[in-house]
Amino acid sequence: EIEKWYSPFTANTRSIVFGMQPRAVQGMLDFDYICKRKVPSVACIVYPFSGNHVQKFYWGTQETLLPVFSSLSEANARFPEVSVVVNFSSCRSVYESTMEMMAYPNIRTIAIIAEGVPERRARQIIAAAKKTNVLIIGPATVGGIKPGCFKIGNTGGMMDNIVASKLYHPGSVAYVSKSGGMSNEINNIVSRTTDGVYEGVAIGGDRYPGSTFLDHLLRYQADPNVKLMVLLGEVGGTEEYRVVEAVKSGRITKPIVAWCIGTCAKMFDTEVQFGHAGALANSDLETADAKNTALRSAGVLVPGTFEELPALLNLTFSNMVQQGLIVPTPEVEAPKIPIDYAWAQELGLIRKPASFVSTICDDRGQELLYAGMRISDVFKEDIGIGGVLSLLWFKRRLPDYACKFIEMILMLTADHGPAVSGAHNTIVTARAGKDLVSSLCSGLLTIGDRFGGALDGAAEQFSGAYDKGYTPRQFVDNMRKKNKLILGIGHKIKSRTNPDLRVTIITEYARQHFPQTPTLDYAIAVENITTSKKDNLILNVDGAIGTLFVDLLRYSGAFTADEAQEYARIGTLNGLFVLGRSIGFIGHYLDQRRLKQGLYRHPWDDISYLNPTTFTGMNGSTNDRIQVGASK
Ligand code: Q5B
Repeated sequence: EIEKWYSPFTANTRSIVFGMQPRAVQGMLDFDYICKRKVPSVACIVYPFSGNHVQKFYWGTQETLLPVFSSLSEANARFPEVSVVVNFSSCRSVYESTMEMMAYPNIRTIAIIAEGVPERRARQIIAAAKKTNVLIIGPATVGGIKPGCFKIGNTGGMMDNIVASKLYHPGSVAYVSKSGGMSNEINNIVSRTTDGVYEGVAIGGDRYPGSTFLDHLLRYQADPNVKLMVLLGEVGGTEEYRVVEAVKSGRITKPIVAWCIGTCAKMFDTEVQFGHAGALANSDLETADAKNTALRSAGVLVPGTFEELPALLNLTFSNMVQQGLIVPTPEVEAPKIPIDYAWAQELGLIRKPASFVSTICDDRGQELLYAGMRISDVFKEDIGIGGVLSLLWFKRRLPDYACKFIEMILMLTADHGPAVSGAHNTIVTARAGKDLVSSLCSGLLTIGDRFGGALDGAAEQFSGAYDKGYTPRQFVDNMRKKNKLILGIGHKIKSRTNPDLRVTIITEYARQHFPQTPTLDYAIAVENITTSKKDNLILNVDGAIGTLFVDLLRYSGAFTADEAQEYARIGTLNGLFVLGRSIGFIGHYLDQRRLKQGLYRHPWDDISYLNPTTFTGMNGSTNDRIQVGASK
């Protein structure tokens, strides 16, 4: 099937979509698919604001790639078979782009979608199109549709609408209207009263359409597949009179069922501007009533009211079938429409188990929510970092004293000098030229039972012993028997005589603000025993925070007993140290970078080299000597 002057759209017609309009492109491809086209009607997209690339679309249920070019010349060179451009340029740039399109002889039809194109520009485009013999559809239109062949952009609406109007297979009726809304109405009427739409075009609602009612009716007159025509005009303009003349002069002989909408305009005292720019009667001649009368008197089939149009169309069609003028095209089975997953979900047609469940935060709406609290309220209510943490970690607002306590923890765990394991690692990593995240992670990876990660263990050990009713002495003895260290006890440099002020600060605060501190009190009783053995076996910062957090979880009233246990079990408390100390580690990383410190190498004199050649076994036996060169 080849394109002819009267038939610009065939099942082989290919197009360029000018402008990034993925929805419209997908709509065109879906239409192609349900019409069983062999090749997609969209060859490529031209989008001047991005480099050449490809975009993913669906062809039926499969994914496919469409090329995107940044210039029309490249697109045209790559796809010289293209004869249609669907031009989505804005009203400001449509003149330039359309003029450029008309310079390519293979481009025979241009649909201009933009509304608000200056009338002067529209008339210049029309004049140029006449010279180059290019068919312009629009401006201010959705375009048109030819079942089985081609759909311009968004014409016909959603796919279910297209299927409901049976636009997936051609009938014998061709229509011309002004707009997408009017076309949808006609698609529906034609599908219910005849064998269906053969082709339909909306010429657009502007005063100066690129092609007119008559242009399209003359095409339909010449097309042997069109048996019956429908014209849906409207108040304003005189285009319908040109149709009247064509019918009178015999240029159009095929039956036309017509109606001009806007007959209600006479009910108003003044002239009414309807939706379209051209829909205003500037004289009696331009009223819908006058045009309906003129069409009727020329022999066009005009119903008494718009409501009577379907019956008249059905009667005309049936008569033509009876007379053998129309052999109705056979009904085909309605195609299955692939439906977009997101849309199906919105319609409630499908459900799918989610791969992830998240219960703390929601970024999908207009405003970010932390555990249901709007981010604007987070600031309005000035809940601070303690409040944010309580929302994101515990999914609830905690009392002010608890939020302050959390903030104190973060502040006093933020750093403890460059000598501690984590800071040391961070520094060494930074000096090896690694980035911030690597250096930070290297520091964080040292956090564990011995360094900074004893909070959860301390909470568990102290609260467990307390709950079992062990006296502090029994607890210490039990742990010694088991050869286990008490987590939260002991420090490398802090001791009774060199107390850790961080512990003093936090315990004093808790005693003042917490309802109860029995777990802390128990830990201090344990400390009294351990320090009597060795001065540095104090309740350390991990132990103090760990036990106090148990008291917070258990006695603040904000958590159930089960929750309190669960939070200690899943590592929440160590999270506090990790979070706080990240501040310090990042500081150390930045410090090293600022100081431009070079690669670190540990000095030899600080390593005790005990190599096999010089190493003597524990029992001093020569058998334990490893002989250098023994294998020779
Ligand atoms: N002994 C912290 O050890 C340290 C004992 C114990 C019973 C204990 C050690 C320990 C538990 C884990 C813990 C958090 C390794 C510490 C932190 C953050 C930091 C760090 C900073 C910051 C210190 C000597 C004698 C031995 C041991 C006995 C020791 N601990 N007995 N329970 N817990 N604690 N970690 O001084 O008879 O002589 O054989 O593992 O809570 O990480 O600033 O540096 O902010 O960055 O090396 O504050 O206590 O002592 O291991 O040589 O032991 O005491 O059995 O007895 P030391 P060791 P014995 S806070």
